[in-house]
Amino acid sequence: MATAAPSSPRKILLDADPGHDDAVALLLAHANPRIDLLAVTTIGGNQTLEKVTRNALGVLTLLGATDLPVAAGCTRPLVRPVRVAADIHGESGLDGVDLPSPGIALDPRHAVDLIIDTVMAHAPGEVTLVPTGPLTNIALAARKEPAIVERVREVVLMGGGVHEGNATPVAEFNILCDPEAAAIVFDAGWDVVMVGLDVTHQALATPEVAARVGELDSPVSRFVGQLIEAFGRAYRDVQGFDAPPVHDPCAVAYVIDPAIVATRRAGLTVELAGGHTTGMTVADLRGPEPTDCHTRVGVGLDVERFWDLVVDAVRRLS
Ligand code: PIR
Ligand code: CA
Repeated sequence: MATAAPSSPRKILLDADPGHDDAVALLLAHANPRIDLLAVTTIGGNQTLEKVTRNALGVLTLLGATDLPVAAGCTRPLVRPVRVAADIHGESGLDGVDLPSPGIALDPRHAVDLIIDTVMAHAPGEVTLVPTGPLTNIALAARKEPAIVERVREVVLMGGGVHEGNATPVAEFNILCDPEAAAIVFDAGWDVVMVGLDVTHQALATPEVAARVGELDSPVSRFVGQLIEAFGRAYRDVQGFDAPPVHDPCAVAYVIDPAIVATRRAGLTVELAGGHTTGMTVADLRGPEPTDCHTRVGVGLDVERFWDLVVDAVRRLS
């Protein structure tokens, strides 16, 4: 029986604000053989740009991902003032975990230029952008070099939600930080998959998950154990969760295997003028699923397969 040749790994650029769950996204992207992590860019979000950039370099050093360009991006949103999530991620942006001092140097380019250079250096349809923080860098890249909009394969972002908010009753943090940037990204015309809170609030790092990671007993598994512990404590104290939702690797998991995240085509807009609803993502789920729509929303997660991927990634680095 003929078997189809395995397709080559998906080339991605990860734009992140590490952040406990961003660190797990970096881990999954670096370790999974179905992903070719081309570059990492940072964006102020969970903490200031300076702090999240230091965290990104430290995490990549710990993971042994030392041969890819890392560039720092925007210090603030397009229009609105800086907002950080110190209540959840702490003063450092990665409180409660031990990080090595960075063993890699920052690329001299601005993140916006590294995004453009990476997309333009590859064939059309080759590079997928995976933003897991506020969308400022991605929006500016699309404005600075509109040719990337045609050229990227898709944008798979963690942010937003159809039925849930976390930073406000109806708005998710990444979108609320820079709603104007999110509006640019949703409207650009490229394919966008919004992996939002409806999906990521199912990715709970339960004690069973922590035990599976702990069994691997390696520097990387201890690091992930610390992450889950610290993130869990913050989520319990601040948001009343029994276990922390590990948001950002859900977007990477979708790129690895789209069957892990159930999606539906739907028009997507961002509320920019709301009295109480600024930053809300509005998904048009009325009527039959449209066929001509370039945006999709995540509506479900295969929880077991998701954690299998994360645990497998830790095992590969252990
Ligand atoms: C998580 C985040 C911000 C605030 C809270 N309360 C929790 C970060 C995560 O890194 C993720 O990318 C997204 N923003 C979830 O809202
Ligand atoms: Ca994040």
